[in-house]
Amino acid sequence: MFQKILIANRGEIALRIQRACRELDIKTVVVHSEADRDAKYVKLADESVCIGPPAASSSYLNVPAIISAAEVTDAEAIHPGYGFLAENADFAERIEKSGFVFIGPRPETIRLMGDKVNAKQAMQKANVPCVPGSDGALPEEPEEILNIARRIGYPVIVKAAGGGGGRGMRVIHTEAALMNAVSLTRTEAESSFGNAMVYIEKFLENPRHIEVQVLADEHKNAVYLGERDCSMQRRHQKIIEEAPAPEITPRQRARIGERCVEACRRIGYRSAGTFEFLYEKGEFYFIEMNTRVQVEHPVTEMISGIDIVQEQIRVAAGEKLRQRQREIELRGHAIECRINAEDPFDFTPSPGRITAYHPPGGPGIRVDSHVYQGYTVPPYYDSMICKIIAFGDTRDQAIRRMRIALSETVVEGIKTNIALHRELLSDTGFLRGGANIHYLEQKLLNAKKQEEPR
Ligand code: MV4
Repeated sequence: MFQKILIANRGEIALRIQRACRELDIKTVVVHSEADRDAKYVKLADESVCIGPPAASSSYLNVPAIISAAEVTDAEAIHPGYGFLAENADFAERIEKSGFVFIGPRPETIRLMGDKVNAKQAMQKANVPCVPGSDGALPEEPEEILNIARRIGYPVIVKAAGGGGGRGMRVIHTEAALMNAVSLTRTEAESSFGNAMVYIEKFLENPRHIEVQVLADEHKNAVYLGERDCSMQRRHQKIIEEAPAPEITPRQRARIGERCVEACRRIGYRSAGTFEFLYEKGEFYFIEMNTRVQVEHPVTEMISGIDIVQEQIRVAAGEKLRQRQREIELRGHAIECRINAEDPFDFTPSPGRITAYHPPGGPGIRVDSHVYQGYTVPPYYDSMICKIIAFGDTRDQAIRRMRIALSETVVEGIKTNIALHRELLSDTGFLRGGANIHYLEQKLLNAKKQEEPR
């Protein structure tokens, strides 16, 4: 096992990774920007290195500075967390070329999944069900493109191979609009991602977003830890996630899980990973694979009892997975609310000093947060300050516990979205379970219409 790990991230996930290291008796180095100098998790780390000014581009994205920090502190491995450089294949490659271990998949795997056309083709070959669409990238010839869209049937969605997470896509309802949309998406894709390749898919109108968590080692072992429902989102920012996904049967879970595990073996996947699916009318359709630990990993940890971050570290050190599939038992239900420093209804960021902070507690409540009373939320990074996770025997119990947790939570000095969460936790559409990806945006739109005088 490693003696010392460098954590190339900030905020709650930097603290989360530190806790995993501590339990494994691994020393920690945290790299941080000038804006995060006084963060509590920086002081809690065994060592810390300031790697640059507040802007992420000069610090958390500064590859040479991070590698130098690993060199001067004698760290053996680097954990990238999520966001920043977590899915940057060049970063992973440079870490390995410098003699350190990247805690994640092989660089080639990250590169494969970063290109959504190649990722989808790899999954199709591995028998993972995909959204019907073009066979790979679109050709140049307009007639061929029109034929592909005719075969798929409208509406279709044009997506950039270099995109993902909602970037670089466009929905098209009629043949008349197709070619213009394709060229626009190509132009944008070239300038945003340096890759003009685009592909098309059947546009699913009202899907849910369900993702499957996997773990794989370098010894051809892979397991699935069930799925999460992440449909409650606004502008591709997830707000509430839960596991298991409402209404998914044990048979469906096993079927899709086994497909993902088989795909991991075929591509030689290593580390934790997530297969993202759209789910509509009882069917799963693969869209993307995330090659990092995700924000919402705690809901899966709560129902599986498996520490996903520790498993990432063990696997990176060359160890075998400790559980076989039949030893993995999913039990109960977990819900996560992402608490952001933002206006609860207009979503504008609200950085600043937290003058009072009382996190919730009690049975089944987990709080993953780096903040404290007196902490100043910097304006430079994303606005998530806290994740509240509620576990229960049933979905109903998890919801009840979450309501209590939200009612106990006090954050003063900045605005937070706790009021929105409290509203959602008694919203009939949420309580029913299985709401689709448009549910929250539609609800917010309806609320806004109610406000306006007729
Ligand atoms: C889609 C889709 C409907 N049909 N693909 C958005 C993020 C990216 N990961 C893929 N996305 C979508 N792809 C087809 N063929 C609808 C979305 C989508 C979405 C997906 C998941 C979560 C939230 C979303 C919000 C809007 C659109």
